Amino acid sequence: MSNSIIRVHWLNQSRAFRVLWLLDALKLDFEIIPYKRVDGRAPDSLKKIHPLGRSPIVEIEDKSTGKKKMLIESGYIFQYMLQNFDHDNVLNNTDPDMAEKIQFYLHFAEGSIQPPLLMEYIYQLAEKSSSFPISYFVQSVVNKLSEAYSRGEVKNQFDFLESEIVKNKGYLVDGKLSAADILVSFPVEMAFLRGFVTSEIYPNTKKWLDTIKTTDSYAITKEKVKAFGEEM
Ligand SMILES: N[C@@H](CCC(=O)N[C@@H](CS)C(=O)NCC(=O)O)C(=O)O
Repeated sequence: MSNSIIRVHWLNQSRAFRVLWLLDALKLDFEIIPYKRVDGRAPDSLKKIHPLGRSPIVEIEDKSTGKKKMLIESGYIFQYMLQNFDHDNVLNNTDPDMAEKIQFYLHFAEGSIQPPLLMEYIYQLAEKSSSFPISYFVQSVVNKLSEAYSRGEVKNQFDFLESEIVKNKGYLVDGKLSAADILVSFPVEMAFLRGFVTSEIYPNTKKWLDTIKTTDSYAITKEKVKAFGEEM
């Protein structure tokens, strides 16, 4: 696959950061094509790359034929990169059971932990965007909705992560950094930042997040996005 050019269509303030981090951790050469949010959303130009207009999008160009492939969905992008570019198992695992566990987390990130966190975020926005006396009603509706599903589900997901991190010696899989940690870091980081979970209740999850962010690859990626004006 060294016959490929890799381009990442990266949107500022987005989960695309973790794809850059994955590629830096694999020490791959790649180009970043930056996009800036407009009123919080992706610009229309991203729709020209893929009709869904979401980031990340990874473009793989075959140097000899010029044929291009567009990869979307973070979990799928990670799976593709592990299969095609991680020949030394830097972020994968040689033990098939451990490799399966990594695959599980590639689905877990967007399929399980992200949905209740997104619901909580929408409720938070609704609360913040209304003023008294409407805010009083909004708060009580939002509280009921959150109580009925997402608040408990966030707790369920984070209780699971906390116990897995303890069981797996400070990481998600096999006591060392893998693609699973990089992918799951995004929803977890957002949850801490937005106050949906705290380090008092999830000390091992917070420690895990802080630890994986001390890697050289994280620092390299952070410098790259800084050059595009990203504040982190
Ligand atoms: N499930 C997709 C979600 C992609 C996604 O929603 N990306 C956000 C950035 S965090 C986006 O492009 N948002 C722009 C918009 O909604 O207009 C993935 O994991 O890649």
